[in-house]
Amino acid sequence: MTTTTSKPAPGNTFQPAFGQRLHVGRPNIGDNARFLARVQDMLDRRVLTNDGPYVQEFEAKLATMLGVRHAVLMCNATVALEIAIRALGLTGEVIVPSFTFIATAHALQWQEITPVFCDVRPGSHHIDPDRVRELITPRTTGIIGVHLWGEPCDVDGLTAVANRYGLRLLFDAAHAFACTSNGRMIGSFGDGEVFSFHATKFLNTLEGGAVTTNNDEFAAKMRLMRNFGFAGYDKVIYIGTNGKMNEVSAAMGLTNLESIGDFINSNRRNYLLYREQLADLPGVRLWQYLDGDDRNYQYVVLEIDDTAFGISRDALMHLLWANNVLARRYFFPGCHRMEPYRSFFPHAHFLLPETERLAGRVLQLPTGTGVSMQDITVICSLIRRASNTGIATTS
Ligand code: T4K
Repeated sequence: MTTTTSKPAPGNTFQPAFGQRLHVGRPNIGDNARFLARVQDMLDRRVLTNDGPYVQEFEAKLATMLGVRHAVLMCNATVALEIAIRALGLTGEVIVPSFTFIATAHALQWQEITPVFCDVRPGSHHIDPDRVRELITPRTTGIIGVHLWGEPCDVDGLTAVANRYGLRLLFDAAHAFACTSNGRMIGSFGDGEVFSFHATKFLNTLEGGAVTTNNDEFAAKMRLMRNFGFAGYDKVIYIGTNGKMNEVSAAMGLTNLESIGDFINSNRRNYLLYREQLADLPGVRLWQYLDGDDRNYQYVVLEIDDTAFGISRDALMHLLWANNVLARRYFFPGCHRMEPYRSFFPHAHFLLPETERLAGRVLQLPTGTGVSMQDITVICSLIRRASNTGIATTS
């Protein structure tokens, strides 16, 4: 890392290149040799995609691990969301948090379903079931809860609202692989749950995703839809798309699944070190993972109170960037402030005060198997110095 006393770069034009920098989202990669051996077997077999043996093996392992009847693998979580939404028959309006990755909202709007943005519960980063209730109209057909940072949203609260009003309930579990809610694996709640296996996720398949469910009919429909609606040679019985996972991705998933214990240990070690080294720093609140349930500790999330900290969240982010630490501000500025939603709902921010507050404060720090304890010590000392002086230096 370099030493700098320069002012942060203005604007949002910084284009980080992959390299020696410390990134949020650096992939966790399991046993290389195991992966390459699987790829060699795949080449020998010449079955590259279309429900091949690795996809079937990975689906079976996922279903067993998550304690759910079906795991339907897809090419990514965005397409998985789109297919799940369509297979569930959602129409009209669906209530979602605005404080999430844009894919949660886009998967609805892509099919001309209106995402109705709901605020997060104060003190949490998750959709508030009490606010959901207030947003239900005759056009509402469903709710999508998001288990942000791998911490379950209020599953019981959302289930109660969905049951009371006869709504479908999906969970965007993109961040929540290998996490539990009250001792039960995330994957079997609601009508279905959607995981992301993107390169930046705790468990990656390069690109990939899955929908898990206990509903046989829903699973069967999604299997058709991910393969153009084919129910046999020359026989299409439903509208579909190409949402299939390929065999290289499934081989990566099977390989990485064998290392998730190591991934969790690294992430947890990193998280605890950040927690220790940033403890008692005025204006910095580290998102606390609650004890008792399983977590993958994939995200290290800070909330910066600029008055107490001394400089703004954005100034801190630029100072870290200038020192080759690629911190991110997920999920700034909130979906409601991105297109096309900001044009559709120009006043949405008045109804989303907690989302607005959070979007202005959050900052994610690098973690994962590629981040060492020494890296974290340097990052924390940069943050402490920024707080003391308003300027970050490594000297
Ligand atoms: N729902 C939620 C709640 C989600 O967070 C996401 C995705 C989805 C749904 C949709 O899932 P997918 O359809 O993607 O399966 C990244 C990811 O692309 C995205 O998957 C993820 N959430 C989101 C939170 O983060 P960007 O635009 O920030 O990606 P990018 O290219 O800036 O990469 C992030 C960092 O990771 C970079 O600083 C470098 C590092 N990186 C990235 C890649 C791809 C690497 O070191 N190596 C790599 O190969 O969206």
